[in-house]
Amino acid sequence: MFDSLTKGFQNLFRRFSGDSKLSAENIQEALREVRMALLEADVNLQVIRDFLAKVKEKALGQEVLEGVNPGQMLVKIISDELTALMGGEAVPLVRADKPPTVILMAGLQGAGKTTTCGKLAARLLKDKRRVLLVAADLQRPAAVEQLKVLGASLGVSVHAEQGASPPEVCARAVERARREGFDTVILDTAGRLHVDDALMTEVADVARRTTPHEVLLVCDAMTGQDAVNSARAFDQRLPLTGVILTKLDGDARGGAAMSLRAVTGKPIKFIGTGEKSDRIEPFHPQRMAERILGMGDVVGLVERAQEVINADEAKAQAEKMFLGSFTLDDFLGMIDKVRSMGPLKDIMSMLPGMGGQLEGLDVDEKEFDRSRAMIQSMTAKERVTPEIINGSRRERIARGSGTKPEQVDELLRNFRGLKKQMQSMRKMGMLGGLMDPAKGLRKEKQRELERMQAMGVNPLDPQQVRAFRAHLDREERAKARKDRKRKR
Ligand SMILES: Nc1nc2c(ncn2[C@@H]2O[C@H](COP(=O)(O)OP(=O)(O)O)[C@@H](O)[C@H]2O)c(=O)[nH]1
Ligand SMILES: [Mg+2]
Repeated sequence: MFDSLTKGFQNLFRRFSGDSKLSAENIQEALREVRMALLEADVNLQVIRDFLAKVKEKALGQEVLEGVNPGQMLVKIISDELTALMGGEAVPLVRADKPPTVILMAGLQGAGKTTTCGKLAARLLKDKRRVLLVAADLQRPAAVEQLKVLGASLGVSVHAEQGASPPEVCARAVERARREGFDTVILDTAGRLHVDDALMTEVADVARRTTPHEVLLVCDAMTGQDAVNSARAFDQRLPLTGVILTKLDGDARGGAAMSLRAVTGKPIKFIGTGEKSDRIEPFHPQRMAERILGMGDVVGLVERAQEVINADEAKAQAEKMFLGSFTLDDFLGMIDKVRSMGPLKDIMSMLPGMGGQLEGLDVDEKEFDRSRAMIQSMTAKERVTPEIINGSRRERIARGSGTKPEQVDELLRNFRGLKKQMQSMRKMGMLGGLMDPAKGLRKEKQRELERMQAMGVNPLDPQQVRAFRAHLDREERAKARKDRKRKR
């Protein structure tokens, strides 16, 4: 995502880290560079102009701090301004006080409306909400079918009718949702190749008939400034409440992401990052700014990992690792978890400092599949006690998985390395000294772990552990105070 932009910014910051202070000259030079980077990213011209003016004003007004290099100062200013440009705060979906919540999806043909309807439905479903998808694209003969198939694959009801106009279908669907107790209705309307008056009137009619709580414009990020221009046109005809930006996975420039909010004044609520139903994320301006600047999106990464790895499982796995009973079966499970988080390259670009360095780096996803095949060719006993894998066993495993014996060795080395790494993480206290494999779980720690589990605290998350301990401290002090009172 946004590779060139990220690289541009990183060069800029590197160059400036040599200067000792921000000055009128180097600010001017920096702004020239930023302008180039933004132009290259296909950001709207007016947006660039306003953005640069703000950055300049802030940079000039900045007090010169000893010991802070201008590169860092600029990162901070630009990061703040980028965040503001993209809307500042994340804006969640509206939920009606009285169900059903009605969500209307509009946008050009091929922007990703139907796909996004499915993605939203899948998200809402996770929150145990009852969703009704409505096929209101009656332009393309296959459109109704597409939604029906999507709905069936997700287990979501789809409302479709023949021989009625889209506004009628939608109005009846909302009625039905009210009657049958659905709490969210998502209207998948017809797209258009260009902004076209007749179809625009149709969607406006749908909006009038259904008074939606959300009117979301679905925009294809890959179309850059065209997306921004069509958004302006939709905004004039529809009471838009927000934008969903799709295909960010294929958008190397980022111009739409940076311009849309400024041009329409409407918040970007979600981004689509792939074709599958789970490739959708709430849009967080600050995280996106940090991602663009190559600062990584650690929070996003953690959240994504948490979605895939459920907390209980993670806890159980951690306990195993520290008690030395982590096996190749567990390793296999871990490989599958990482794989299900999405393309490796995506995940790695969320790590700080990795953004600009990924180009040309070929992450070998096949490696995972190979490891998987090898573990699956092992016997249950070998998976638990890999030490018994001798020459002939190694031969057999290699044959069974279509690999070479050296590759089996490499896998085993990796596995041992991972185990060792986990052990040293524990030694460094990264896990709050929870467990001590030498003595097994100590009683007191065991009790603490049990309390954490009871309270739903993740023992692998240092922040949660700190909060948990602070809570215990407070409790303890309160109890001590009470005891003292009672004694007196
Ligand atoms: N890579 C990628 N493809 C997407 C995304 N969203 C939608 N698509 C693809 O875009 C194409 C058009 O999507 P569709 O939902 O039918 O668009 P509609 O005409 O607006 O309903 C399909 O091939 C989708 O798989 C996304 O976030 N990333
Ligand atoms: Mg469609």
